[in-house]
Amino acid sequence: MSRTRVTPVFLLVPALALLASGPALAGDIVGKVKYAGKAPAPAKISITKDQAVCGKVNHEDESLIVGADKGVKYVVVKVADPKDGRKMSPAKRPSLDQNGCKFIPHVEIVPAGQEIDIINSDGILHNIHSFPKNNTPFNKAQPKFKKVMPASFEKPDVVQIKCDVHSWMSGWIVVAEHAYYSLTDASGGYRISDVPAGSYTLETWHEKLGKQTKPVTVPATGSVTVDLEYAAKYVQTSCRPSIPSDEILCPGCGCRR
Ligand SMILES: [Cu+2]
Repeated sequence: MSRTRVTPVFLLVPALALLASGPALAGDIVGKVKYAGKAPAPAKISITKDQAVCGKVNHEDESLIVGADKGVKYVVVKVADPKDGRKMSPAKRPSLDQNGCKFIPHVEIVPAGQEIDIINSDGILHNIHSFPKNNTPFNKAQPKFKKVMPASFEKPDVVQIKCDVHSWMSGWIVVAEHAYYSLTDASGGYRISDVPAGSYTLETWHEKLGKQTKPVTVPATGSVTVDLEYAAKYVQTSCRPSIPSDEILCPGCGCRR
């Protein structure tokens, strides 16, 4: 006659507790985003207004910045298909500063629903104008006495920010749906931390170079390296109306999308 063996409960409980408190099965995605080819030097931007304030800093077009080793700055890298709903939690309240008639930072990632401070450090009139796809646009004057204006973006999006007073001012707010986003630094490097182990699609976005995807498998511990490369694109330095604006790269020439 067979007898079923029953594991005593006092043995099972510690085993389950060990499993629950064990190391999370998650890894990092790291890598570099590069530009294949010779990128143009960033164009100088002509300051045509409020020279005393706006001219105090150097103005170069930031829409395509390629480092010495071809790393591309300001590329947003994200996991397109996360397996959980973890939200991004910024270390401090995000801000977008207008300083020297530049948006600082030029590109920033903020979580959906997160309030941010739009700061006027210049003490002159700016007029912040958003160009969202999924959120409600706004177009607000920020007079010199108004140092801080709050704003928030409820839905995941890529939002261009312009100033209606200073036509050269341009920045981008990428509104994050979840925690698994990263922005490349000056060497094109990025890191997305603590991604649950598994297979995903990695997606990049750059304001001039567009989107790319690449499959990635995240290990249960450590990191996986995923490098990406953007093909060199035709770049012109002055606008020609005969070319549709969405087909050209146009650093510094003031083309609008
Ligand atoms: Cu302005």
